[in-house]
Amino acid sequence: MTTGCWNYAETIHQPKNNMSMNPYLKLVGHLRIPALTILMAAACMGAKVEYVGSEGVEAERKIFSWRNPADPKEMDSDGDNIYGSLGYLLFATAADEPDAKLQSYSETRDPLSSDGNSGGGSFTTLIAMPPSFILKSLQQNRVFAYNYAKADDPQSSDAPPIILGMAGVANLAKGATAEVLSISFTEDRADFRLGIMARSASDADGIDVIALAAGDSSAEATASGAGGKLMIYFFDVTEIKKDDVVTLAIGKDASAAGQSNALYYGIIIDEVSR
Ligand SMILES: [Ca+2]
Repeated sequence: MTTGCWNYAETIHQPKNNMSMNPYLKLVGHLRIPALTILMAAACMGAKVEYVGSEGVEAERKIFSWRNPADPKEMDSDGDNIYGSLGYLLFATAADEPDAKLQSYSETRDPLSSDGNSGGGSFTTLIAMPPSFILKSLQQNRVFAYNYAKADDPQSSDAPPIILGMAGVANLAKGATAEVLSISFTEDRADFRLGIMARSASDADGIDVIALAAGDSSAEATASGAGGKLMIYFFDVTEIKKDDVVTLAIGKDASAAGQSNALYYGIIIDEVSR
């Protein structure tokens, strides 16, 4: 039971001599005990997750223009036409330079650690998240760079594009999913939209399944697109209380073709405007 649940329970158990001053408590006073019990349980289920749709962006090697407000973004939930306005996580990014080493970088490390290199190439994980969001790697333990998609550099609108890296699990059994990342919260949070950037398992290093869970709530998307197309799968996360945990899992279908690395590019978050 979270802190928020206890606060709710205390509210409805205030002394009856205060009921005449509070219309809500007066209403509760007329409910039978079983109904009141159900109300309390419903209030204690924690954050909710819901899959709300996907958006395809440019094919491999074209620039993913996620930061330029001049390009329409139909799934942007805060209306500023920039993805990741609230925060972002991009794995093992590299400068867009003609360096052969960029074509085949792979390293076993916590993908959330900022730096990695491979004898000349530099692969930096970019993290800009609100202080109340706590990211933790679960089964993800590898980062890769392999001529993946280009994207706007979120650190500066004047900077040249960067090459995205990927992170996840190497040699994941087909038909299996792996929990890769969790997000917990140090305080009650306003609703936000979480975008998972990935490509389908019809391409090397892609995935078929993107699943989000928080307490008793879960939602799943099936990856689509081909030809290295970068897709974003959006989930709304609502009713967030302190200490809630949202978990991301990715996986391959049993019939997935090709090699078995299960990877994703990163995540973006935007407030949900109501
Ligand atoms: Ca936005």
